[in-house]
Amino acid sequence: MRITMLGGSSSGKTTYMAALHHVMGKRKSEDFHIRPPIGAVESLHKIGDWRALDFVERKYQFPFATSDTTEWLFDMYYADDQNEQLNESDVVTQFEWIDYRGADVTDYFDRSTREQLSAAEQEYEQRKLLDYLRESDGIIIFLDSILLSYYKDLDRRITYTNADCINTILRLLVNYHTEGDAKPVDILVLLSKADSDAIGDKYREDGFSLLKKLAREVLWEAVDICKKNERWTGGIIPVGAVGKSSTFTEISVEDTKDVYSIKTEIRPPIEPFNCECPLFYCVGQYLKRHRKQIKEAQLALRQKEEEIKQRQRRSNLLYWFLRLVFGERGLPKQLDRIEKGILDNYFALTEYGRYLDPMIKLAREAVDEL
Ligand SMILES: Nc1nc2c(ncn2[C@@H]2O[C@H](COP(=O)(O)OP(=O)(O)O)[C@@H](O)[C@H]2O)c(=O)[nH]1
Ligand SMILES: [Mg+2]
Repeated sequence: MRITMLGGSSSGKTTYMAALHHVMGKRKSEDFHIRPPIGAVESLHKIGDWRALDFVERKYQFPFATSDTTEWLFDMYYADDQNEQLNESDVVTQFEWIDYRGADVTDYFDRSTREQLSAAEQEYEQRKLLDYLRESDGIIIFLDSILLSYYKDLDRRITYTNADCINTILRLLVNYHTEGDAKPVDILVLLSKADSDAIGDKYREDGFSLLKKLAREVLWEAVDICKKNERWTGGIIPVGAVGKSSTFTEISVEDTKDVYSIKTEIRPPIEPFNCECPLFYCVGQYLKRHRKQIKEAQLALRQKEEEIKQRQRRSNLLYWFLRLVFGERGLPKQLDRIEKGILDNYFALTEYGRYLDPMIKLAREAVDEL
């Protein structure tokens, strides 16, 4: 399953991976674990090193700044016994979790910097990102909660959270989609750093309702797209990678009131919250989306088999001919249309349905509609 994280530099993408590693790599959540895959992998992108993310090993420093698009590869396991040994047979699904280079998200879609590029250069970079998104099973948009609550006027909130670039990307993606076959798109807005002590309590009240309201305002285009397009679904969730009582933040405003610098220190122990929810939400949406597709295909398949049986009664010769053309089990043509990888993954996931249900439910409760 491919998930792509989108957000400007410093929006909290890599730190989120560190938190995911903390809650599901070192610990487990509802008996689900994540582990880097066994064996070497080849990739066009940098492969993220999980060990370098560990909060404890890093003496509770935030992760290093990443400058490339990074792929975080991991397998999700289910193991309910106390034995920490995980077997390959316990793999529920595999993830390719993309930390898309923040500067690419902002530079190529920002009106002011866009003008410094040639049209061909800009188009090439934009297509690259749009292709990535088109091939993704879920898109997670990172909005910095500190910036969202810090700026008092809408224009600056939009600019500094990079919401304008994200809106542009989504608008282009809608157009890009209609060019080919429209695939459903699931977007999840992740309000990063929601644990920060730099955010006033009023933003947290009533399940972060004020923060969510501000996010919907700046991402108005995303909200609009989800409302108008049946195939687009959007969710929103506040996430903290370290926990409220574990952050100590200093904001210093430089001469022009716009530029500010922010330093956060982590005071262990850490208490990440809602970190596993985006992952489980994506799994839930994947199952929901493909369930419908597969049900339709199965129904068509059954009708086809029935047809063949009827014809068989009429003519054995015709039956053999059909078998030759359609294959042993009577042409899973409709199923063929769904990519094999998707089918395999869907059926593997449904095997764990009973165990996944509580987590998917939890994730859905934590996620509001956009
Ligand atoms: N309080 C708090 N600060 C965070 C959190 N995530 C990121 N930060 C801060 O934001 C900075 C940039 O985060 P990073 O993950 O490197 O952003 P990226 O460029 O999107 O990968 C970090 O160094 C932290 O200071 C979080 O969950 N809580
Ligand atoms: Mg990063």
